[in-house]
Amino acid sequence: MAQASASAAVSSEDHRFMQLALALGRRGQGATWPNPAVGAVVVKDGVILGRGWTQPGGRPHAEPQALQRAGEAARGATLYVTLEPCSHYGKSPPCVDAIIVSGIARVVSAIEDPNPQVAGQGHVRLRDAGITVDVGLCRDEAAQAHSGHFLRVREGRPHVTLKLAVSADGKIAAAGGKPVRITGEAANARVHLLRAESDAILIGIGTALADDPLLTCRLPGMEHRSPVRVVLDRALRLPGASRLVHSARQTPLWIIAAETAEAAAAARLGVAGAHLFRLPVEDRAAGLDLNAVLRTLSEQDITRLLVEGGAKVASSFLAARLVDEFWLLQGAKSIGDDGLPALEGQDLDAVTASSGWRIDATQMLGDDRLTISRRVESI
Ligand code: AOF
Ligand code: ZN
Repeated sequence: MAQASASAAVSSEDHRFMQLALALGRRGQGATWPNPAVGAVVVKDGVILGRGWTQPGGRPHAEPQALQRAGEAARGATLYVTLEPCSHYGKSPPCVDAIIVSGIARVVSAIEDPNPQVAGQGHVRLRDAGITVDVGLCRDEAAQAHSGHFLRVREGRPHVTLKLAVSADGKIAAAGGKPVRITGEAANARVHLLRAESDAILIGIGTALADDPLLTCRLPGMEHRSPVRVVLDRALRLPGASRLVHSARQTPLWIIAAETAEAAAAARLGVAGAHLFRLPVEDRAAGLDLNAVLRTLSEQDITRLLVEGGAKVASSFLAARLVDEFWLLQGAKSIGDDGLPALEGQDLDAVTASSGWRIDATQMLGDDRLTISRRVESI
């Protein structure tokens, strides 16, 4: 489908280099927000002259990185890029200017940038300068890679990935919510990589109290890639002695509370280094409005959000149809009938088996099975 919408002028070699650009772009995922993680490759006569990807914090952009490495050799070459090159003066000068000056003869671009400051103008300016431009190669993969950016621009919310680790019998904890080790080393490492690929990670106060988690990425050498930690804590119950609050000065901790939450608790958490957001709630007992939560995170430049539980938060996000991607890790051991079900008021199998979802990948990680599903509407 992606190839069909691209110009007839693209070849299998083009496809190979676009796949490389997509792989390079993925390196930046979780580190480039508010910008998308773009990849770029400069190629002449089948030889790679330069590779680039969006740098941490979103600058420099991918294309100038690849062009700089190619240097003078870029003259007459082809540039593969996973997103339309920018045409506006933002925090970086326009990439199209750098491309035109470099002497690139052809640009193969995966997809238009919906940012209203670009929105097709990048491709137009390249064509106006006499450069051949082919748009649409690997469009679906690029749309998925840049989904956080697209949703932020179009809907004012981040891309949401829900991760659940369940026992063979679909439970997430023992009786009374007591934490149990469900997955093994390989699955845990993959989850830490997923954390690194996310801008922010979110849990509910129930999980924060039950597990006292840290929510950082602890893969060796990738500790600096920890996401912003977000806790939904309507009544500000998060204890000052929790590991989350203790580490708030090393790794950002954002707490989203009701505006009615106690001022003294807010002051205490603020002094400890947490950043507070207060949202209106209908009444004191009502939960936080998840649409408002996502809007708040989007306004803070978050493009890729990982939701790590527990049962209440996972169920609420699913019920509100706010999950784009669902990572289900299923362990080999059972917990038993008195264990805590993964979802409240919903059947786990029914969720992903429903027509609204498409299974994208399954993989064994040690003894644990990972199933990645996508919401069809989000694709
Ligand atoms: C590109 N290449 O690698 C990325 C792009 O404020 P600025 O100047 O950094 O521009 C941000 C916008 O640029 C961002 O919203 C998105 O539209 C685009 N990102 N464009 O040509 C890149 N990351
Ligand atoms: Zn740019």
